[in-house]
Amino acid sequence: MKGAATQQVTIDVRLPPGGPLSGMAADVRAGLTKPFKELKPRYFYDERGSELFERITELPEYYPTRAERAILERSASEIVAAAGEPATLIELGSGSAAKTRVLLDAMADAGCLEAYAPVDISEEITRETADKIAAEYGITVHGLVCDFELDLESIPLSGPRVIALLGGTIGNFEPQQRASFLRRVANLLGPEDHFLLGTDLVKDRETLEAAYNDAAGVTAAFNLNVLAVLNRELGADFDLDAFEHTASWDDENLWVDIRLRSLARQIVNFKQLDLQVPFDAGEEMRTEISTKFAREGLGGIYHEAGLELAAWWTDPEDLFALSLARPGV
Ligand code: SAH
Ligand code: AVI
Repeated sequence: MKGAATQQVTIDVRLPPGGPLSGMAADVRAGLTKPFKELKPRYFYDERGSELFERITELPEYYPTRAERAILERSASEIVAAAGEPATLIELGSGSAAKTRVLLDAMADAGCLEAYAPVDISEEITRETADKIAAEYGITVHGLVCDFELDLESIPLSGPRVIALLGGTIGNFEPQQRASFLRRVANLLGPEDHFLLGTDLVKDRETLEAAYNDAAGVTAAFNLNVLAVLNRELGADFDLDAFEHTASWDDENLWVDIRLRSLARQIVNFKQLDLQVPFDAGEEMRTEISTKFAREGLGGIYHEAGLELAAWWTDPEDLFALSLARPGV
């Protein structure tokens, strides 16, 4: 244990009645009845999806996790100083918080660490993370199980705070969704608070496509798992062998476009939705985008959201960036 024995764990579950997947029926109906079919990436993260994501982070081709960890290892104490030695770290999409410990260590070393708030839609992983961090650091941990696009405002801890969104998760937002999310973050920040954001950077096609088409097929399994989630939750009858994973770099939109391609002409039935969805042979359905950024573009995105880029750190290979933003003037 690293801190004094003041640990206290509270978990608030703010999911709509029906749980994390309650909006799923409407989302899936809307997404699969459009001419170009799309699913929302949040449905990847059932228990198996969270496990598969953890395995992705260890793949040789998937550099973002290692690069972000390298930045934290090199610069965490500078980050903590630049953020004004915050008392509380609120982490959105915390997952297993594996890299977060580097930041918490730096806050503990600076003598400012009082509380940690993991915020994630996946209840099991949030409870596990909250218990482990409270035991390891002896601090107050206030976990929030919610959709961070809906319930940001209910985070109760006092400042000075740093709100973090690590791992490049912002890249999975569509541009409009990203803009409104960042505006809400800006409204949440008090004058002494900061926002710490992990963003993957634009780079060559080969590196990007390899990261999302690993040789071991873990990313393909992660992608296809969303079909298993739909089968279980909505009584669908997707045959996972009748779809294949694709991921390609879109150099106009600056995102990796992640899709599932139907290998045959087929009809998928959704028992619980009274819905039949036809797929042509070769038809692609988007399941995720993973946007990549450059410093200048991100500065503009912050500015439009009422935030100001205050500091920027990258790893030695310039693969990934952490940036610190504050409320704009
Ligand atoms: N921050 C970790 C995990 C990233 S994976 C890392 O850097 O490795 C993305 C995480 O965001 C998952 O744990 C997933 O459950 C969570 N997540 C995705 N969409 C969410 C939403 N709308 N609200 C809350 N959490 C969400
Ligand atoms: C969680 N997110 C940042 C990952 C990414 O890289 O966009 C999700 C992922 N999808 C496929 N591989 C990893």
